Amino acid sequence: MKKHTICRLCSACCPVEVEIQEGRLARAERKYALPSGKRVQCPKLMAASDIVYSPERLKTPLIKKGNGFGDHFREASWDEALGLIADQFHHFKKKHGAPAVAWLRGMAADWGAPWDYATRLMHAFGSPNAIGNGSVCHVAREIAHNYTYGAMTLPQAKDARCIVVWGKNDRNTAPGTHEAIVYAREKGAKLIVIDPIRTPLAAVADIFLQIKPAHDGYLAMAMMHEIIGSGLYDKEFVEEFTVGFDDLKGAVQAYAPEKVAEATWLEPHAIKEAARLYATTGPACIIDGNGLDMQLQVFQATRAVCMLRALTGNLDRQGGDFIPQPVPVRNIQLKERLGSHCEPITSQYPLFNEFHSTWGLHAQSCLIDAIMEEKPYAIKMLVVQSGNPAVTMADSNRVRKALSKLDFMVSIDPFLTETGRFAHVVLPASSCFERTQLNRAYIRNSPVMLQDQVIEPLADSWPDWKITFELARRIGLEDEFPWQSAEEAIDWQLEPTGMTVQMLRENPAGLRADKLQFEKHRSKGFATPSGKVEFYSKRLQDAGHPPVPYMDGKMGNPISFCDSPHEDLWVGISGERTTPYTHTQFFQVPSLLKRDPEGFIDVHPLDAQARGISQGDALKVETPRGMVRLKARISDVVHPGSLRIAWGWGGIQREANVNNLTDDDLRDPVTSTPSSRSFMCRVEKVGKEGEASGKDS
Ligand SMILES: Nc1nc2c(c(=O)[nH]1)N[C@H]1C(S)=C(S)[C@@H](COP(=O)(O)OP(=O)(O)OC[C@H]3O[C@@H](n4cnc5c(=O)[nH]c(N)nc54)[C@H](O)[C@@H]3O)O[C@H]1N2
Ligand SMILES: Nc1nc2c(c(=O)[nH]1)N[C@H]1C(S)=C(S)[C@@H](COP(=O)(O)OP(=O)(O)OC[C@H]3O[C@@H](n4cnc5c(=O)[nH]c(N)nc54)[C@H](O)[C@@H]3O)O[C@H]1N2
Ligand code: SF4
Ligand SMILES: [Mo]
Repeated sequence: MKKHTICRLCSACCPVEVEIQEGRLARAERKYALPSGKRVQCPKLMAASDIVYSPERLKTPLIKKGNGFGDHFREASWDEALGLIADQFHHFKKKHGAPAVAWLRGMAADWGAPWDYATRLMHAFGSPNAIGNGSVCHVAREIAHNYTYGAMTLPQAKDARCIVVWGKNDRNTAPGTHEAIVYAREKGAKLIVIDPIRTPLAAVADIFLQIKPAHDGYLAMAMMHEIIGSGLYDKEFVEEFTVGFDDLKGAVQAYAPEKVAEATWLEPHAIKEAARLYATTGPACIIDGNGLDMQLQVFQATRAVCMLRALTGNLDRQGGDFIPQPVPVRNIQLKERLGSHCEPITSQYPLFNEFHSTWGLHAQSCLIDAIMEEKPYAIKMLVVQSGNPAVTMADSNRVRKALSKLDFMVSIDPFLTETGRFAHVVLPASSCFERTQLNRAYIRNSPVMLQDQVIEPLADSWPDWKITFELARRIGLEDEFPWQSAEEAIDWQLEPTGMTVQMLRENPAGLRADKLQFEKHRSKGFATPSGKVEFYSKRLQDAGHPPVPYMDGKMGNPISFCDSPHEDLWVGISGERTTPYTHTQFFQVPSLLKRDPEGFIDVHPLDAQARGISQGDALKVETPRGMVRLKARISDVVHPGSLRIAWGWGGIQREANVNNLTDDDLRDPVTSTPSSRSFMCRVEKVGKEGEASGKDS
């Protein structure tokens, strides 16, 4: 039997068709959206049944025997485990006040309904501290789009004549978008790739700008310098639909390509060519990605990139960057329940806390501050749902200390992870194929598609919605969580749209809330205070941030540890997302491990030769925060002077965790983002081929 759903094994959220045999998931296949072209395979999806039926899946709740980090758990019933957790909620509320309890969400359960439920539970309980990890993911970019033109755009690569891929590697992270790029290329679209790594797409681009990590904002300013200086901007659009053009024009004066080139590792003529190609080949879209995130200037740099779209009149054009048409679902987060005096632990980042009605709080690093330094107050109890922060948050050594310091911790996860080992109770979550939910990717823009349950929950695992609802009721929130099924809750949330779960099931290709429409600004303006694209933002000015990006005319080095007294520093880059894995996930699946058995440190051949480093040598990389040991891979995809360090392996091998190296002290002033992507580091050869450390736990 075939069934339709959304895959949520990673955040690409691909629509898939699943083959069910005797109640079991046999195989799954991505639906292909284009008229023709080459399809990209996803190894994770191909291994979906190995993931879902992995013998390492948790089958029952676990309660720790004694205290401390480790694997010493006993099996427990849901009744006992939820009873214990609910008692702890009440205990900490009584002793320290409800805000002393926090809920931390990683990305895996999705940012649609599961995030709404967790946030609703916390708000109804009286704590503002439901915290997501968006400060290191795309939410940090989303606020920059939002402050520029009111929403995060969706690039229309399929119909573009010029595509700029800016810090994105869709081939590995979002196959549908990669297919659209390849399709447009076959129809003659030009391609510009901006990346410190020569990715396979960069290798075939018309222009490849191998930028110095974290320096994207200066490049965007230099491109605008060229576009404005040469009169290549869309004068009608700028005149009618933007504010602050003269301020922007003034700000870009300090960033002539000749001035910016050296600091960004680029050639002035290449910057100019890229700017001219983009500005003169419309419609053009910019696919911005996680290469801009996890950087100290994520907000201003992304805002500068966003301005390129407006300057060239590519906003909300077919083949340009589409302003989404969100689906008007009910906001169920109950934020109104919190008194105005109820300050969240992220209160240092008010713009990021408030910019969106349902994103909620994402200044993730503040959680560690609150546990370690009790600032602005102490967090004593933490629920971690669908995340592995012990590995994925910046400065892992500090995070591990913080998790050990908690009085009580819960992990909700299909597997026992590094983070789970810090927990007192571990609740077995069902996989994405075992539950029905409203997926955020499909409510932020029409059409809506349902992530539908296609198999029964494995063993005694529960879907996230059920865990949250039952826990809420144990805490005494029966009125707020009256729903007995996912369908009931979703129908309630969908009510303002006139859609129901049943209707979505009958229309697996999706239902539109309204008619597809481009150039909506002509009738409605943009969702900013001025109704226009804000090159100059008064809101930012009032909040004490630069109203125009980089208007101070300065050029710094926004990479952590750049002021280290050591000589011989290298630029470290947190590495590639390889296709078999999602962050720290799926390393327990033999078929995927076989495909990609090891993580490496990529060293440029010139650097390798100069240092006597050979393929397979054991390298030790160090920063003031810690060290990583992995084998060398000699590769000219990296720029000389930089190292790319494999991402994700820290979940099974502590010495392989890039976040041992990253810093959480310096942060973007608007989004709190640390530079988890780039850092200055030292490298040392510590052994010949084959001597790097093996797996530990
Ligand atoms: N240095 C560095 N740091 C990074 C990154 C980087 O590239 N470099 N990437 C950053 C980014 S973009 C992100 S999004 C974060 C990711 O950070 P995390 O969200 O912490 O990453 P994962 O390792 O994917 O952890 C997800 C966990 O959820 C579990 N899980 C899977 N499905 C479900 C489910 O349906 N329900 C529940 N309850 N649990 C589930 C998985 O088993 C896994 O343990 O890491 C960030 N940190
Ligand atoms: N297979 C797989 N797919 C995934 C995930 C996964 O872990 N594995 N994670 C999911 C998640 S949560 C996310 S957020 C997305 C992210 O997906 P993407 O946005 O594609 O992010 P990355 O692949 O981490 O990085 C994109 C590119 O940015 C480049 N880059 C690094 N530093 C810089 C820089 O300073 N400037 C510029 N311009 N580029 C830079 C990298 O070399 C890389 O080629 O992927 C999702 N999909
Ligand atoms: S890229 Fe693969 S794992 Fe990610 S959602 Fe799509 S099919 Fe699933
Ligand atoms: Mo992410």
